[in-house]
Amino acid sequence: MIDKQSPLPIYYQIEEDIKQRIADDDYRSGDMIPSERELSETYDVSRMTVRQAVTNMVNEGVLFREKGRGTFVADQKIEQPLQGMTSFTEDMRSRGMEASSRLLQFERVAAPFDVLRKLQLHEEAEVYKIERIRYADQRPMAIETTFIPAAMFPGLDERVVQGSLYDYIEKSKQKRIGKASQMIEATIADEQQSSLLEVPAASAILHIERNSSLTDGTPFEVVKSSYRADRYKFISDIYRA
Ligand code: 16G
Repeated sequence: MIDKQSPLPIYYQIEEDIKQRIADDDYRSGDMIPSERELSETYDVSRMTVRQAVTNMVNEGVLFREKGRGTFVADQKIEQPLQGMTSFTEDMRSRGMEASSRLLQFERVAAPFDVLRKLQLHEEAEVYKIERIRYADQRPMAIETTFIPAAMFPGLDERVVQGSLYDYIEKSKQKRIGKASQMIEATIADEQQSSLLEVPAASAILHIERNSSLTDGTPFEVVKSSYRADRYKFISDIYRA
């Protein structure tokens, strides 16, 4: 548990131990963790050391304090690998969560200029504009605005996009999704976003744009999405050339 001979600082070892307990589901989100006094007895260290560990974890967003009540385990962020082109539905399913959507807008519109260009469409081309709030276990994760060429998916309707768009493209339309380029940048939630995502005003948001194409190179979607930065972190493995 705690190795006092180790060169690793004790507060750091406590943090690692508590994080491991969260990962093992010994502590679940919303659970109250033991008090500083109890922790200092458990780890046989001073309360100051415990406080430093807990404060670091509060600052990291792993724990949160409630005045007069105690310290609790926060909802852990989803670690989304940047490799692999998956759908929201697949991402949630692979974590044992249920994906759902609330459709805010489904319209056939003239493509905005940047979308027109990215989808390589001719000037009068129309696109479906689909705006959805994406939920994991009924909790809002992201707002997605998707543009797809109307001519490519003539039968698309609102019912389809209540479920998985990628499922529809691959299973019903038998098209092969190939690759995407993706851009991520930090933004701040505007009023509408904070209300739809159920976060405080001006919360941090990860804005992602994905431009995707089929295996034959035909672009099929432009997706602009706003992810809750308190629920998501993106991870990738990198290799030195
Ligand atoms: C992911 C994709 C999105 C895609 C959607 C399809 C990002 C960052 N991610 O959310 O581009 O349209 O999956 O999900 O843009 P679905 O098959 O569940 O509808």
